[in-house]
Amino acid sequence: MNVREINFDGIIGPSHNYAGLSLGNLASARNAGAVAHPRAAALQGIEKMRGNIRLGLAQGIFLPQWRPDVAWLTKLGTDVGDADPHIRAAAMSASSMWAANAATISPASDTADGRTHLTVANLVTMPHRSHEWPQTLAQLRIAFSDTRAFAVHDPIPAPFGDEGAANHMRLAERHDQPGVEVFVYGRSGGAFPARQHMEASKAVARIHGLDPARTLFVEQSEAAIAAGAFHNDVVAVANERVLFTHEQAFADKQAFYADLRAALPCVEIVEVPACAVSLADAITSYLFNAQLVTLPDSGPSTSLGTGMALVLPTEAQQTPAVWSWLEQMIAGNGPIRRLIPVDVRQSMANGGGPACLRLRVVADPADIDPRFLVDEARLDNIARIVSQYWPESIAPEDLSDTRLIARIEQSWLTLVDHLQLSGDLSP
Ligand code: SUG
Repeated sequence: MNVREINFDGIIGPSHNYAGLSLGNLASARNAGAVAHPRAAALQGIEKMRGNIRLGLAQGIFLPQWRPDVAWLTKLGTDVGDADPHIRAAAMSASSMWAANAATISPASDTADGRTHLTVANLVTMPHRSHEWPQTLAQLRIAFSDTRAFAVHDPIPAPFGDEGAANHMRLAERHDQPGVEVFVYGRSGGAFPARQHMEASKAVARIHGLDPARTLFVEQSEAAIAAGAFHNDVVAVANERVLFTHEQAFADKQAFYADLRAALPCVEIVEVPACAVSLADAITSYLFNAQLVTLPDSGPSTSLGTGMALVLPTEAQQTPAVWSWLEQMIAGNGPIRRLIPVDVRQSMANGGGPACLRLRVVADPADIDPRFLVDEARLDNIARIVSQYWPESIAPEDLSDTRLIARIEQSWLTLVDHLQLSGDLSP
């Protein structure tokens, strides 16, 4: 068995646009109406994956979804030509790129039946994301079809909002060891919706067969949601024994840290104080929406700390309070040793940083359908298709343009055909 962390990135789809669809997501609201660049966006995502492969990490992909989502529009009694503009925009959204919201994963070493469990997220709070799950589920059922290793579950029923791994953290001494799973839910965000409901988190934990002694349910702070942390992964990230978090991420951090230390004595909590980095700076810079990764060639990590890197957005580098805090941190003796800025600005402008773009699965790559795993050569081919087919730019008023729609559809068909998935995934 070669159990390791595999990051599945959502390939940014050809309909990527800025429609201002996500209430409570400040970047989405700020950029509503801007001209988007789908081709550049997808290439940025591919470069991020390439960088992680070069670090020695295992990399997977999820495909963009068929857009416009005709099946959803039909259920609403309309079509892309006649739909109200906000419904049309919802049907055209490329939001499945944020794979951290695709599903919640519990690795085999945490579950009662020794299989890796995956529950597709229902994303019911936001209309444009509520119709993602059927196509996501179809991909999960192909990629993780080996039922000896995986159990793939239907979504939690509405109205219990479930946004997947963006509100779930797993801590363990090492990825392949039994871990503590932390489900973060929101109760109230004031003017903004709490998108992850406690009832949904508890249902996922039950369905995955988690041990209650190693499962924590933690409330997100109202201040964090109100400041724009619509998902917990905007204010905290975990990897192996390390929790990297903003001081104001949780409603009752003392109780959470105590419970976490009791369940996982080796845990290291790296907390960024509000006096050094305000919630507002944390959210504009997305420093916590980083991929906190163990560098494979760094040898075993010790309490003195070697071996972890933060793959974070270039926006973090451009926010002075954030960057100086980070530089100070890596100059010390903590577990996070390297900062790797990546340019994912097209996604960032819709509130999606490096961590949003990936779903982490701890498993043996040999158990996964190889069509969903990539190396640099496969990324080169995908990049070629993106460069040739993806639209260069999309303004919101273009979303009803039949030529643009035909191009988006052709882009999808070409990619899916190239990846030899056209027999399994139909529009
Ligand atoms: O759900 N933005 C996404 C960003 C998701 C980020 N994911 C994580 N934090 N894990 C959202 O709010 C904006 C779409 C638009 O406005 O066009 C959007 O859906």
